[in-house]
Amino acid sequence: MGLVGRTHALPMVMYRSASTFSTLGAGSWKTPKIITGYRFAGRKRFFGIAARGSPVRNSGVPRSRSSRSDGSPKDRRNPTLRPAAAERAARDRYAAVGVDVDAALRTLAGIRVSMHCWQGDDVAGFEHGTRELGAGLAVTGNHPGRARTVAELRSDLEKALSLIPGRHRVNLHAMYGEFGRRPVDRDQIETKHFQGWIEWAREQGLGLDFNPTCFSHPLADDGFTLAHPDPAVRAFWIEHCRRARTIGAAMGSALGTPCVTNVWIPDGFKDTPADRQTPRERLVESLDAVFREPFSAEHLRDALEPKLFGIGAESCTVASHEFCLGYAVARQKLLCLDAGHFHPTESIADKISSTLLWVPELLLHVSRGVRWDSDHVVTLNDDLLAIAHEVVANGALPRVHLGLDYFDASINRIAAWVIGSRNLIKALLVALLEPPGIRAAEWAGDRTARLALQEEARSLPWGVIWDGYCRSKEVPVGENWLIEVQRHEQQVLARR
Ligand code: RNT
Ligand code: ZN
Repeated sequence: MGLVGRTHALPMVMYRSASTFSTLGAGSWKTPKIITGYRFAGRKRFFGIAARGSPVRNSGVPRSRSSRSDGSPKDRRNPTLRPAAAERAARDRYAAVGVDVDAALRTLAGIRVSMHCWQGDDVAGFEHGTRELGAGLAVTGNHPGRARTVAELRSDLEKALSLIPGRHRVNLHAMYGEFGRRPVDRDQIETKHFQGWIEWAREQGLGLDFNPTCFSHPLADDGFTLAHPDPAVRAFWIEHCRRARTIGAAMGSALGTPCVTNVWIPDGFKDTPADRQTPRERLVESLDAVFREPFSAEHLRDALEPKLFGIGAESCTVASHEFCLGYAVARQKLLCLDAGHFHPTESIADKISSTLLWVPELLLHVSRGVRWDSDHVVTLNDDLLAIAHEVVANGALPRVHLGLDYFDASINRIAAWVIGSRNLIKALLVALLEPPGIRAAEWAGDRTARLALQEEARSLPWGVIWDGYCRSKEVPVGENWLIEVQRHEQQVLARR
């Protein structure tokens, strides 16, 4: 994509950082060197305005959400080279192709992305005792600074959110409750265990979304939960999911914004099953029991998430795409489409307009599949742009809940959140800035013009508009957020 206005020394900076990494073995990782290299690069040429002082001071980095801008002339954050002139030129360019930039930015500012809490601690949660993740999920890497407590996770989330433009949501799993001294099993969870999260979300101006946790538990160890052959095991998970919905509804009611509560069931077979039908029938029954209690749509939206396969469930996943789509259509639930849960050449972008004809709303788990893994950090690739395009171009924003879902412990976890979230918002911006001539060409039957305009649109100066958007939302412009993450890593994460 056209990264207009980004011609400074980032490649060199990244190269220096990368080489610093590569000369250090695992376990000898050292932040200060990287910070030094980065600062050096910054002072030399990072901003092209080195005389204005230390790049950290001029980094465009807010100290905290509450103290982002003092509005004074001394507020030197977010400096760029003649941003107003660059933005005017970019806006002119968009106006020439019929795009109303202000309208696009207004829409963008209203989109709330649901940031998944589990990137912050490698899907560990805060229950008593540590367990294998299981359920075909795997987190690789051991970057220092994993959040080990609720307080650490909240503070990491705050840090990440302070670097992402707009007001958003946080997506919790049931395993992230505050359970006190005594163990609370999954069939015993209550709203009170999430009261702290609700209060925190209210203070931060965030919405909350929720998920029952049907994995990392002794009763999930044999690979079956809601579809388990043993009725007692099924009953346990039904109770867990019911309680999760009650908690979700309480979150939605307390925060005044519906809580999307997503049920993902890992149940499946490593080897060829003799009977694929009976577990699926059991699952229908279990889900019907889970969803029996009605809640107001003002407070709760139920979603169901299918998956193609997981590690250890390679031959058959009970809650497959067809199963979940059928269930969601029949019971009018939200379908959750996770970008990493399909065949590698299959994109969820194409499923959005098809499924929205049949289900009330969608939840997207924006993720990135790479070979066996469905959960790499989201990058600004064609898949992501296609997803954003489909949501925006079809006018589906009011019916699509946008969540992120990945976990990477091989890089700074806060950076992982920031990269993925900013990328999703960037992709939405690109989609909102799409020149109307593309669609007009298609409707006129002019395939040549459609392709020509689509390709020209790739290099329109959306990067300048994005920078202006970040500035207007008082978050760092361009890669300036990375300096803040590095400083935080040195001062906070490295001491954990
Ligand atoms: C797993 C699903 C599910 C999980 C989270 C932790 O493949 O994508 O959404 O990632 O619930
Ligand atoms: Zn998912």
